[in-house]
This record gives sequence, C-alpha cells and structure tokens, in this order.
Amino acid sequence: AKGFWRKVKILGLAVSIGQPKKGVEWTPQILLDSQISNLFHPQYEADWIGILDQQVLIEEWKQKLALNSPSIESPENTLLQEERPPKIKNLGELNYYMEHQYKSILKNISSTDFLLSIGGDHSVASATISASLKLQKGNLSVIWIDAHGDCNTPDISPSGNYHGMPLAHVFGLFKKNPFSWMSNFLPIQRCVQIGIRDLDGEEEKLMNSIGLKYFTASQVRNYGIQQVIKDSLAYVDPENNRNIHLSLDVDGFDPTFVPGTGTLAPNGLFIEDYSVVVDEIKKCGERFSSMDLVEVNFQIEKEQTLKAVKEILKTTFSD
Ligand code: 5AB
Ligand code: MN
Ligand code: MN
Ligand code: MN
Repeated sequence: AKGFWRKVKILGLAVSIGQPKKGVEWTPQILLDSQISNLFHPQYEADWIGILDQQVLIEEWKQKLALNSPSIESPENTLLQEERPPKIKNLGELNYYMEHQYKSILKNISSTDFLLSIGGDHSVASATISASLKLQKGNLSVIWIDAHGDCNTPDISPSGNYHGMPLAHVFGLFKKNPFSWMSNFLPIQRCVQIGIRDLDGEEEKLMNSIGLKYFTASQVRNYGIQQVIKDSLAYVDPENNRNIHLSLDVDGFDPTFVPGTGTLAPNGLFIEDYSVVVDEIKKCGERFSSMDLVEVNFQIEKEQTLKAVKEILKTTFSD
C-alpha cells in the first residue's frame, strides 16, 4: 500500500525450556547477526528491542530462590514435590522467563507498533498474546499456523512440555493458572488454526469439545489456501475492527521447506500458501499488529532453514 509506514519492534526470545531439544534458543542471535531487517521493505522501520536470554534469567531466578531457601528446603515441600510430580516441565523457570517477556513487551511496545517476537520455542506465545491483549485493550484475534494444536492442558499433556500447551493456557483452560502475572485471556472464538495435522488424542477431543476452529493441512489442500484464510479472517474478525496477531510455528510448513525444527510433521504448507495468508492479513493494514516466529532450530538444519526464514520474513514485510 502506498504511503504505508510502520515501526517494527523485534524482540528476541532466546528460550528452549518449553521443550527438550537444544538449539531454538540460539535463533534470535543468529537472525540478528544475519541482519534480517535488511530484507524488509523500506516502509518498515525495524528495531531490535533486545534478546531475553534464558540463561541469564534462570540464573537470576535461582539466586532469588536461594535467598528464600529455608522455606524451599522444608520437609513439607520435599514431600509435596514427590507426591505430585510437576505436570509442566521447568515450570518455575518458564514462569520467571515469561513474566519478564510479558513485562518487557508492555514496557517497550506501544499499541501502534508492530511487534515481531522471534523465538525460541512456542511457549512464548501465551505471553505475547496476553501482552498484546493488554496493549490492544482486549481487541485482538489470533491466526495460529502450526502442525500441532498446542492445546494440551497440564492434565492431558502426554509430554509435560509447555510448548504443546500455550493455546490452552491463553484460552484459560488450565484448572489452575500457574502464572500469576497472566490475567488476559483469549476467547476461543477469536482464534483459528491453519495447517493442523498432528494432534494428540485427548487434545483433539478437547479442541472439538470447546469448538475451536481449525483447518487441517489436508483441508487447506481441498479448499485452497485463499478460501481458508478468507474464512478464517471472516470468523475471527467479522466486522473488520480487530487487531490481528499471527502466531507462526514453522513446523506448520512442510519439512522440505523448513527442515530445521524440533517437531517435524510431513505434508505441510509451502511459502506460496504463506504468501497468500500474509497478503490477506495485510489487507487489515495497521490492525495487523503482532507476530510470533517460533520453533526455528538451526541446530537441526541450517542452510535450507535460514533460506526459508529469510523468505518468510521477506514475504511478511514486503510492500
Ligand atoms: B509445538 C505434543 N503435542 O504436547 C506435546 O511445536 C507436541 O509448539 C507439541 O507445536 C508440539 O508434547 C508443540 C506431542
Ligand atoms: Mn508445532
Ligand atoms: Mn506450536
Ligand atoms: Mn515444534
């Protein structure tokens, strides 16, 4: 669009503890070093806010714990831990990290900036969405591209990995919310998922029972991506007045296009599909307000994956 100008603030989320594989936490620094903002059309003015490093934050968290050690070392607590093994792995660390992430977004981003969050694993999405909901005074809808549902609750998760749970969390579906800073929740009808093809049994039952709208990868092939994104936007933004957050898990793409990710699923989307999706979302103009780019793991594969990430960014921030 002519005359369009937008400030893009990039936040690096160097975190991997929502899942077991090393490597996703290095992605923000690698992309910063690759000068990705040079790929953006000049109508976007891109600035890195910084990179939130899990090592630094976890160290800080441990020091705070040590200061309170008497209560932590008490026998009741040890017993409690044994009786109830944590249903979310690295819960304390994640809570600490994501509280910082949430606060850092509120501190550094204004409601008219575009926020690009670069992960890191997909755990970060519950905090970016919560923060965006707060910034946009609740007026937010989400397009979620993924092979997976990320809709497990701690009770049904087969792995205990939080990156498979952020959507259930931000919908407010956890029996007990373990993150006290998180108080903005997304109505289920304000979200649609695209590219889904690998759901856990209980997760799928839950998604269907709550009426979450999603398009599987095979539905994308049957209906065509144009139809899918049009229907999606009509569903989450029926009156053309909502801000749109795009949560892009790169495993939504086909593994031949993005091989470098921790949870591969065959028969995914291609850049041509993404291009149609993003063009349609960009018709929302400034209401397209934020995006997560997550689950990129150059440790698993670098050459093709870096090429793919550059294409994704170029497509997103074209004119
Ligand atoms: B991703 C699985 N459903 O919960 C689980 O990559 C995988 O953010 C989750 O979409 C994949 O552990 C999470 C088996
Ligand atoms: Mn996924
Ligand atoms: Mn995901
Ligand atoms: Mn993944």
